[in-house]
Amino acid sequence: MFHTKLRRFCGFLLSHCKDANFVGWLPQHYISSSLYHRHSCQRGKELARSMMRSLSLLLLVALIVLGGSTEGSEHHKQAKRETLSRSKRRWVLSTIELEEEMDVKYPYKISTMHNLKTADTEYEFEIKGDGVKEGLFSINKTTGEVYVHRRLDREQKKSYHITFDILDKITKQKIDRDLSFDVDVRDINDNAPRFAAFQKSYDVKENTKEGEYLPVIMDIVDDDEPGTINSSVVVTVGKQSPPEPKIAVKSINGRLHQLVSEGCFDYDKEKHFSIVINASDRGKPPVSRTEVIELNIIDTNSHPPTFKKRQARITYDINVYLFCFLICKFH
Ligand SMILES: [Ca+2]
Ligand SMILES: [Ca+2]
Ligand SMILES: [Ca+2]
Repeated sequence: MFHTKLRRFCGFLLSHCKDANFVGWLPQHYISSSLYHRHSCQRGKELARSMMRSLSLLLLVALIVLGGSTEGSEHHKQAKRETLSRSKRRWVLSTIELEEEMDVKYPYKISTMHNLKTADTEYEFEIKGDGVKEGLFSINKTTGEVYVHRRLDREQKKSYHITFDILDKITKQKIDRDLSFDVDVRDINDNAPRFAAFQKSYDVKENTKEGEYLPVIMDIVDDDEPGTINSSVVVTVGKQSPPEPKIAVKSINGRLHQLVSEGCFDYDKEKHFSIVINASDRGKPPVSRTEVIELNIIDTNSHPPTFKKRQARITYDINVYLFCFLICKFH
């Protein structure tokens, strides 16, 4: 409305500035040519010129204001839109983040619900959804304060979706549309890596070569949040008995690990090995678990055959005989 009026005003000024008889603008009216003739005197002309200059200046200012006002209007509209969307969002708390296993006094207040539509109305709050029936979450009907009643465990459930309503206290009718919020459970490093499908004892052939994988594959998992330091696992040999040959662990992927020999076994020397495996995550602080694996060395034909002297002699003699026979035959 303001802009329309201002545009009309500027158009009016421009049209009259082109009129040679137009002499100026006064707050309540403009002086037309007839009025000018009625007061035709030199002083009047000077006054008219002065007012014309003022009018030009006024026109310039008006145009600048119009331009600025249009731009400002866009900002205003945008700000208004943002304010509206912000005020809408205010009633929809998208996510409340809670750390798992919080060592606090329960029930613990996690948020407070509000709604503008409760003005001049007797109202009460109500929540429904994950964990509400189980008594994990509750709301103070009057104040809108939301409470959690027990420790949360991310490894059991990592997110809760809860809807809340504002009801007319007397009619129990909803005052506003359904609103909701999520409770996301933030991970802490409260799980040590664990050995899944773990076998305590393995047979290992004596002739396993140096650097060769042993038939010992370990599936090690960490139940904390995947892709974080809390679930990233490092597996090492903590201790072994006897100490030689050295046994190491190689990671096949993030989860499967396999033992590898860094030397050769000798059944005649050691028939049994005890390997302490240490699996630690990279959390701060890290937590770890150890398991002991038993290796039973299986005797194999690991020594090259030895011949008695007599046997060697006989073999040699036969070979010589055959050689001489073939030479004589072909000559
Ligand atoms: Ca947990
Ligand atoms: Ca955890
Ligand atoms: Ca962990």
